[in-house]
Amino acid sequence: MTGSLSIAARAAYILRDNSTGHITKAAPTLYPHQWSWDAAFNAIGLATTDLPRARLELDSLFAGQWRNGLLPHIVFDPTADGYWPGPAQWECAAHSEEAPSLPATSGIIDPPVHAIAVDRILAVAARADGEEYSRTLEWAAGIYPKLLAWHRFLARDRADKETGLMTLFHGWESGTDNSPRWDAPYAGVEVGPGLPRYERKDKVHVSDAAQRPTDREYDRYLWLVEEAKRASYDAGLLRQTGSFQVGDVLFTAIFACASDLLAALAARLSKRADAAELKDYAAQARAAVFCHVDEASGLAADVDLRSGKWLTTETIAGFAPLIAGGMPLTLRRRLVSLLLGERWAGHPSFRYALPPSTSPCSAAYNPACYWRGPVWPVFTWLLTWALVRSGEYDTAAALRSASLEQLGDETFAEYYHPVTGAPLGSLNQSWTAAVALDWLLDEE
Ligand code: 2M8
Repeated sequence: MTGSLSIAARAAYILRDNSTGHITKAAPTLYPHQWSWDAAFNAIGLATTDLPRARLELDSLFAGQWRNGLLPHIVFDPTADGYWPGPAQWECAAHSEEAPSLPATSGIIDPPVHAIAVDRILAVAARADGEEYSRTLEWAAGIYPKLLAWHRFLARDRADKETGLMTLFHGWESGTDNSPRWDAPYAGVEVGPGLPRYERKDKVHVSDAAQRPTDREYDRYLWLVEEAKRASYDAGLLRQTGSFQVGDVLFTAIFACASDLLAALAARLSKRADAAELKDYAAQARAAVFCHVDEASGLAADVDLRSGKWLTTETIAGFAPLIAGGMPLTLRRRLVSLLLGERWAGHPSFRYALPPSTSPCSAAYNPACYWRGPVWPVFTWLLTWALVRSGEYDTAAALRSASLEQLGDETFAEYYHPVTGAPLGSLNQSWTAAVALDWLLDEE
């Protein structure tokens, strides 16, 4: 088999192997449940080989949606074991009337990439036969109210009144868990006496525990779960009591472009008032992202909402304006050249010209540890998707081809060492396989 064919075949096999039939485990052993933003990326990959299975992935995820529209970051598979914290720690239905009793879920959220997935699935379906396309259109109309409820939840409960940025009460909500972007806010989290004793299960699933967050970080992660429980998973209460409160530029940028896409779907379904409301969400979120661009670095900065301080560590989240889209040409050109330059993808020590999760020029850069330095193919995909959308085709093509070259090792790792190119974290990670399939679709 030639390179691309072999990558595609292996990626499709991984997605099938990680499937329980109705959900795709984020990874075979490290993450044996359905994660919210993973599910969206996985559905994008599944669409390239099996449209009904792609639709089912999102339907299964939305089965865990709360009454108030919150889409939880994990929907637990009752048959799976080996991940901690599980349903017995989250106890969502016991603490909030908004949570369903089944399926069991977590009580925090993930970045809202789901409307991007629906849009992408529709685009792939448009290439399929007429009947499959009609079924996908019908499905999109069916899932639309759930997406709308999710976006309304975010606009209502999570948009920060001062900054306009989306508020997160846990670093896990950003999806970039231990990124140094959160070091300062985490330094202010005091672990209280009520933290139950626990045993981590994640470290045994990686070749070196140093690739995962530290125990000290985990104490804080678990303490924030306790805080959320004590606040009945209610954003209003968490704004008063939460010891971690940040305005996330990347989450906000994703909300902006996803709201645009959902507005387009609303218009297609002749829901004019919804479309106007969603366009308004998009405009406000995009403005909030652009207002937080740090002139000195050119990158967008998160905000520690408890201190009001901008968080200017050079992480990949700083490219949020590229993802939000619709930015002035001068800012776009500046960000694209930064992305390809020596502080990022073009660093001379790098094996492949791909952007790492933290700049190698930052003091916080750690090339082998999780979100503190490695290259994440799923993030590169998000960038290529956004670059194509804003007409930066050459940059998107360059990143796509470097990433496919890396994925030629067929380990489909969760993340990679930028210098050695070694696979790190979980192998056979679903979303890595999924984005490879989507990239390869364009080769047809
Ligand atoms: C990682 O996060 C989970 C907690 O949600 C973990 O480390 O246990 C992150 O990379 C997150 O972005 C991702 O969704 C999840 C599953 O792939 O793993």
